[in-house]
Order: sequence, then structure tokens, then C-alpha cells
Amino acid sequence: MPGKFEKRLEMLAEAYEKLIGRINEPVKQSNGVYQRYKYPILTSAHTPIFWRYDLNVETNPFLMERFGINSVLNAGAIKLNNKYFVVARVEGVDRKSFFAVSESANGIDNFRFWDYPVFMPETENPDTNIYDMRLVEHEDGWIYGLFCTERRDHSAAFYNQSAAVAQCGIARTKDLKTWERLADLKTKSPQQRNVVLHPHFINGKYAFYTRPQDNFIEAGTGGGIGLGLSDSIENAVVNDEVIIDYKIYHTINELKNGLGPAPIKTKMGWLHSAHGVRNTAAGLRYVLYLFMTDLQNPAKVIYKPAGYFIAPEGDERIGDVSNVVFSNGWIADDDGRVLIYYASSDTRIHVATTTIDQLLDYVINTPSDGLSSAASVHTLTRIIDNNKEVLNRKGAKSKIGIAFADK
Ligand code: BGC
Ligand code: BMA
Repeated sequence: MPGKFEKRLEMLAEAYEKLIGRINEPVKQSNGVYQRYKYPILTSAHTPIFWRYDLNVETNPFLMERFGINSVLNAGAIKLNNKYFVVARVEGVDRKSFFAVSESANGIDNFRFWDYPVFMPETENPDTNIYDMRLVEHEDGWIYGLFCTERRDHSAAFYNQSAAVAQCGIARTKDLKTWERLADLKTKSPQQRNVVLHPHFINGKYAFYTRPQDNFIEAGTGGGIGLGLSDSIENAVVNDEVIIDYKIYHTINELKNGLGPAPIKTKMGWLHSAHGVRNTAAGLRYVLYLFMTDLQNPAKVIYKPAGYFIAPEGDERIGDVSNVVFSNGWIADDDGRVLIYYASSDTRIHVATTTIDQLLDYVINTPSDGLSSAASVHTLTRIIDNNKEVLNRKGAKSKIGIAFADK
């Protein structure tokens, strides 16, 4: 007769395998730009049972969690050897986050974490917290992981325990298993978050997308998403940051913005995914937006659709930090498909799928932001006029069942 401990363990194991084995399915409704999926691909419940529990009946007779996981969020992503890897930010109940590699055969479901989290070496200035890794296969042959390293601000008074300094940590690997830590990025800005390495050399140098910020929370005079060059990656120094995408009054990125994953090269330009933040009475709202930069001159934005690309919807709205979507990982697959990994409300990770063709159509043909209500009405009027003309041609509207109010 199995005892209580064994029964509970069996139950946990069964529920776990059921969760990992669950087939994901596309949701019916889509805006034509991308496809959401029904289930998050990774949650705290996806972390292995042998992380959370001591499985020894003698030392843990109640089979209780000894290492609680709070959330699984903001992940880097990469496809290697025909497998899809999502390198998640895993946050324990102790609020410390670390990286963990999960793997799936199709990029949509059955993601399973490797047995051990990433062992990330430290610099001589130890990190208190590390998060939000951007993975990129650089043309120098390494896979780089750039992430935020956060430390207490030691210049702050003792009573102020929330003053912190955010900087860009840099590590590289060939296999996602063994990581070599390099020196943190140096820039003129007091702090940095959301730093991303461009996959190619620019003028023979390493190119970094930055997000300068005056202090821990506020971008302040750090005007937006920057681009700067460094001679070295081992001791990366960016002296000049050119802002390529500014934060702008009364838009989705009025307060701050930051690049998501490394850009995807397309025939029309570099495709970028970023997050935009605005302040509201209910706190900060984070949404994703896309833009495209010139292939020859990556500092030049050539297309930028108005507004957001993905905003939190339904259950995504609620979590640890509500009203947030954040993405630092996507995979451009060999067949033209694009898998976008985004986290909702700092709690769980979802996938949305689309194609390069759809994204090109989206960035090129979605109207840009006219920056005023009148301009928006003007854009909308043009669309309605065109549609009336199209639908009135050959009585198409009656067949489709779209009715105008004016007869
Ligand atoms: C959190 C991040 C957050 C940042 C700014 C950090 O302490 O870990 O998730 O983005 O603060 O609010
Ligand atoms: C940030 C990011 C994310 C997080 C977001 C919302 O500044 O760096 O880690 O998802 O805040 O809390």
C-alpha cells in the first residue's frame, strides 16, 4: 500500500506530465496579423517537480514545496539543431530571478525545462538579480545572451532599500549550457536596461541597441531606443548612443520604450519588436509595437505602424504586474513562420505565430501615427471611403453582408 507521501507524489507527477503534454491550439479569433494560442506555453507550474520539492520522505514527510516558483516570464528564444529553445526568466518566491532553458520540438507546446537552471558566472561586482535575456547568434560565431543585471545602489542611504542600479550583463555560449561571462556594457548613461546585440557587425564593430535611463525606473533624458558601436565585445564600451526611436507624447510609448529581441533581417529592412510604456491611474501599461529600420542604415526607421501590435487581452491582463505584455524573444523559422514569445503581466509566457510576409505587410501598410485625434479621423475616413468604393463595386457588399448605415 503506497503511503500518503507516495500517493501525493504520484498525483503531482501525473498532473505535471498532463500539463507538459497538453496540446496547444490556436484561438479562433485573430486580427489577421498574428495568431494567439489558447494556453500559455510556460507557467510556474511548468517548472520541474524536482526543483520545487524535496522528494525524500524522511526530510520532507508532508511533501511540501521547499523552493516555490512565483513566475516564468520574459524569455529569450532561439532555434538550434531543429529544436526550439525558450530561455525563460524564472522568478522564485524570494523574488530572485534566474535563467532556465526549456525545449520543444515545435515551438508551440510540450516545452520542458532542462534539469538544471543556467549557471551564470558573475563579474567581480556580483549581481543581485538577473533578468530578461536577449539571445542572438552573432556573425562572430557565438551565441550571446544580454540581460539586465541589477544591484543595490550603494550610494543610497541605508533606509532606502529600493534604490538600485540596472546595467547590461553580457555572456556567451555555444550550447546554452556553458556560459562565459564578459564585462558589463559601459555607456555614458547612468543606467541601462533592454540592451540588445545586433546580429551583424556594423562598420566592423559590435552594435548595441541600448535604452539609456537616468535612474532605476525613469528613462528621463534617455530619449528612447539607442544604437551605438563598440570595438570590443569582451570589454564592450559604447561612447555614442544615437536615439533611433524616441518616446513621444501621447503615444503608447510616452513614458519609456525598449527593444525586445534582436531584429530579424528581411528583404525590406530590419524588423524590430519593442515595448512601449505609458502611465495610467492604474499604473504602467506595457504593450508591444513593431518598426522597421533600413538595411543599409540600421539607425534609420523606415516604417512604424501607429500604436500597439500586441496589448494584454483577457487573462493576460492580470498577474503579478498587471496590464503588461513584454517580449524579448522571437524565432524566424526556416519556412517563413515567426514565433513570438511574450509574457503577460510578469507571470507567464505565451506564443503567438505569424509569418515574415504578414509582418512585412503589417509594418509597411498599417498607417503610421499622425499624433493627433484629427489625424486619426483623417486616416479612418480614408479607409472608410476606400471600402465604400470597393464594396459598392459590382454590389459586392450585399454578398459579403457588410451594411453601411447610409442607404
Ligand atoms: C524588476 C523588473 C522591472 C524593474 C523596473 C526590477 O526590479 O525585476 O521586472 O522591470 O524592476 O520596474
Ligand atoms: C520592466 C522590464 C520587465 C518587466 C516590466 C514590467 O522594466 O524590464 O522585466 O516585464 O518592467 O514589470
